[in-house]
Amino acid sequence: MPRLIAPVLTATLLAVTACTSAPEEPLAPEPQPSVGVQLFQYNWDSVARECAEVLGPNHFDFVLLSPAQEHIEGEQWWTSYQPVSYQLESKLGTREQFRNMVETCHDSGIKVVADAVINHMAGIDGGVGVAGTEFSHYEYPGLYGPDDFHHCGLTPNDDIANYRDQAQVQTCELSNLADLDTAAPGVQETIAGYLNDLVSLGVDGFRIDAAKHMASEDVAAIVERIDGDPMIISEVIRGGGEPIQPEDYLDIGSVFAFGWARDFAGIVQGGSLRLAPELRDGQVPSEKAYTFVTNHDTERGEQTLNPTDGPTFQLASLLMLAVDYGTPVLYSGYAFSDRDAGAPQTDGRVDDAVCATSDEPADGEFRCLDAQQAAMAAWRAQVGDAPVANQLADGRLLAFDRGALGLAAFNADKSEEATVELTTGLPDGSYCDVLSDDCSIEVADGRVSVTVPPMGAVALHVGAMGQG
Ligand code: LM2
Ligand code: CA
Repeated sequence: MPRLIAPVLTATLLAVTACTSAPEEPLAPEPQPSVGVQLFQYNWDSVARECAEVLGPNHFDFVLLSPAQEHIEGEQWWTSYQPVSYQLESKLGTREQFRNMVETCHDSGIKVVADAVINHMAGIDGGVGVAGTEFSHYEYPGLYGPDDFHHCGLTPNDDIANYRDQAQVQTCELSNLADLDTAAPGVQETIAGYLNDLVSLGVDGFRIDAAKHMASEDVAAIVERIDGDPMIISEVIRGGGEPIQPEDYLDIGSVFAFGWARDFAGIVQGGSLRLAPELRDGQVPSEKAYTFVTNHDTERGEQTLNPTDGPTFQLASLLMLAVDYGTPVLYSGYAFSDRDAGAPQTDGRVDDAVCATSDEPADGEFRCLDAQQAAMAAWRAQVGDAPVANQLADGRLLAFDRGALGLAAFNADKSEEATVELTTGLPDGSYCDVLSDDCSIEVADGRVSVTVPPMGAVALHVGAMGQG
C-alpha cells in the first residue's frame, strides 16, 4: 500500500471578527504528544527522515532507536546487542550522523530514546568490532578486563539455565554474553560515562536492555549517575513464577508492559474488544507502563500479534493508541523470512530504510508507519489523557469517547462492516474520520452514526472537524 501520510487535519477555527459572539466551534486544545515508535534497525539518517516527515507532523512524542554503540561484525540484526566498545560508530551510522539525527528529531519536536545494552558485552571469543576495536570475550581495551565481569560459577558453562533462580538470571551469562559486574562502582562509572555521552548529544531517554538480568539496585545506581532526568524504560519481561518482576524496577522509572502485550494479543485475536480498555488489573500502573503490540524480539516469537498478522495487527495497533492505559509504542521493522536476517547492508552499514509499497513486502523492505497509524497517533495526542467515556460494546464492536475530545470505534468482525448509532460527548458539528478522510460524519444532539469497516476503525477528534 502506498504510504500517503497527509499532514494532520487542523481545527477549523471561525475567525473572531468584530462581532461579539464567541466562535461556534470549539477550539481544539494543544496536542499532548505521548506516543512513541520503535524504529527497529533504521539507520540514523532514516530515523531523521522519519522524525521530520512523519513523527513531528503527527505529534508523536519519541522515537526508540536500535543500539548505537560499536558491536561485533556480521550480517545478523543481533550484532547490535553484542557491544565491543561505547564508540558511537555502528552499522546504523557514525557519531556525526547520530548527532544530526538527534538534532533533526528535536527540531521536529521528537524526543530520542536510545537502546542501552549495558548488562553485557560480546558473546563470542573475540575479534574486531565494526569500528576497528580488537577485543576478546572478557577484554575490551580502555573499558573492561576479566575482573569487570561476573563468572557466576552456578551452572556448568556459566550460562543462565533456570529463570527461577535470581542469582543465575542476574550474574550468569545470557546466551554466552559476557556479563558485566554491574554492582562494581568502576563498571557503573564506565557505563554511566557511555550513557552521559549520549545525553551530551541530546538523547532524552533510555531503554534499559536486559534490565531483568541486572539487580534493580545496580540499575538504580547506574541511572543515578546519569546527568539530567532522562526517561528510563526498563526491559523486564514478566514471567510467571519468576522471582524477578517488573514491579521491582518501578522506583527507577518505567517498564515495558510485556504482560499487557500478551493479554492484549489474546483479546484482539479473540475479538472481545470490550476487554481491552479494562486490561489494567494485575498489570503495572498505567503511568509506568509502556505498551506495545510487538517489538523486535516478540516479532520473532509467537506470544504477541505481529506485522505478519496483517489486519489484526493493524486493528491492535490502532486500539492500543485509543485506550487510556499506558504510553503506547508503535513498531516498525523490516520483513524477513529468516529470524536472524539483518536489515540490508552495504559494506557493513545498514542501507537507508526503503518503505514497502505492498502489503506483502519482500525480505528487507521496511513496513513503515502507515497513514492510519500516523493519523491515530495524532488522534491520541489530541485526546491526551482524557478518560474513556460513553463506552459501547456490541458483539465484535467497541466504541468510546476520550473525554469530549475524541471518539474511536473498532470492529473485529472479519467480513461484515458495522453501522452503529452512538452517544457521544463530542460537541455537535461535522467531523472527519481521520482513518479514512471521510469528512461527512455529523454529531448532532450528542448522537452520531458511524460505519466501521471489517477489521477496521473510525476515529474522530475535535482537531479534525469538517466544514459542515
Ligand atoms: C535483549 N533484551 O533483554 C534484546 O532485546 C534481545 O534482542 C537480545 O538478544 C538479548 N536481550 C541480548 O541483548 C538478541 C538475539 C539473540 C542474540 C543476542 C546477542 O535475540 O539471538 O544471540 O541478541 O547478539 C546471538 C545468538 C546466540 C549466541 C549469542 C552470543 O543467537 O545463539 O549465543 O548471540 O554469541 C551463544
Ligand atoms: Ca547480569
